[in-house]
Amino acid sequence: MPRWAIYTIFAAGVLLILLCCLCICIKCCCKGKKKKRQQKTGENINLKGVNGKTTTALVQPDVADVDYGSTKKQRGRLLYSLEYNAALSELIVGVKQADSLMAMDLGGSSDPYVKVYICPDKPKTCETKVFRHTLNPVFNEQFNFQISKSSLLKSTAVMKVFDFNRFSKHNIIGELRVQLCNVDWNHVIEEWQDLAEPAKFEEEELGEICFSLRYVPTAGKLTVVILEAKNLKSMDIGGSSDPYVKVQLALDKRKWKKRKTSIKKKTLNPYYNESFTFDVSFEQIQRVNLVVSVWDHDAMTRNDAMGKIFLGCDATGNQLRHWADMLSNPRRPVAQWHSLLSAQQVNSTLSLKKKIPLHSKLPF
Ligand SMILES: [Ca+2]
Ligand SMILES: [Ca+2]
Repeated sequence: MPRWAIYTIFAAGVLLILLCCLCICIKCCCKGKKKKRQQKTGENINLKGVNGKTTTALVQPDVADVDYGSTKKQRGRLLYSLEYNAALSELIVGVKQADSLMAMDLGGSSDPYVKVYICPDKPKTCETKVFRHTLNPVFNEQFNFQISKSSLLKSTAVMKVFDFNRFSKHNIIGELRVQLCNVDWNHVIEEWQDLAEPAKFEEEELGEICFSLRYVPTAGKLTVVILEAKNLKSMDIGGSSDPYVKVQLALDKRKWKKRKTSIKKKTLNPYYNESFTFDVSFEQIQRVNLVVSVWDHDAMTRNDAMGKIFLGCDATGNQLRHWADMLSNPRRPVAQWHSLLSAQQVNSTLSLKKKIPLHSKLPF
């Protein structure tokens, strides 16, 4: 082969490689810009919600425009009721039924339940039962909130419809926000309203925890396996935490027994797989609450609570469901993910009394 031919082939090869590199570079640049632009619009919307006095209702159309263009997602609607008993300072929120909910699961259905709380005080969060495989659940549940007339007029009732999933995060289908100053309290309100896109700024995300429960009635053994947690809050400078999990039992609402996992350093997604077995007789299990809390370990200062959850006879919603699943499947471990709540919120709902004096020889 003549020398010039070899040179030509070599030059053509180099040119081809250069062209490829150029193509890849251009593609990467475009992607980066697109991402940045998307992030920017997201930030704008969030800032508007946090800083300005703009209400959720005003923010929503923007979000819908950005995400879905002209075809706004239909989330379904909810029938609710509101009633205020001034003599008892009691607000009664009724969650009646939902209709044409958005399908969140692969089979074209959802497993809806509703969380109800009052903003901005948020003394407690209530949950309805979960209805499996339906887009038209009939809840017929009502929840009472202690609230004075003056704070009632400054508050908002929030109803959030979620899709339950046993092994993954529960997805929000949509929400309603009713400003209570606009309500005519001379009548019981009962009305249908279309669910809106959830407001992302208000709720503090504390992360989720997965654990399994197993109860053996004949042996009187309750086993809690703390499996893992994810999306925990960062508590330390540097954007991380050193989480460990406390497992506590209460009997008749009194602190009873507790255990701890090991500390996982510098992570917001710790994996534990640590098992704790407690002696709990069949007679006691009906009166027990299990409190699971996540803490950030600090060498120099006090450890901080990062989130909490409780299950048992006084629990509601998803937590009660997990507990009931454990009791109805004796000897079988039942695992489930739970969204963590603030320690303050759980403490006010559960309000445990001081420790039971132990006269047994249990190692706690
Ligand atoms: Ca589901
Ligand atoms: Ca720490």
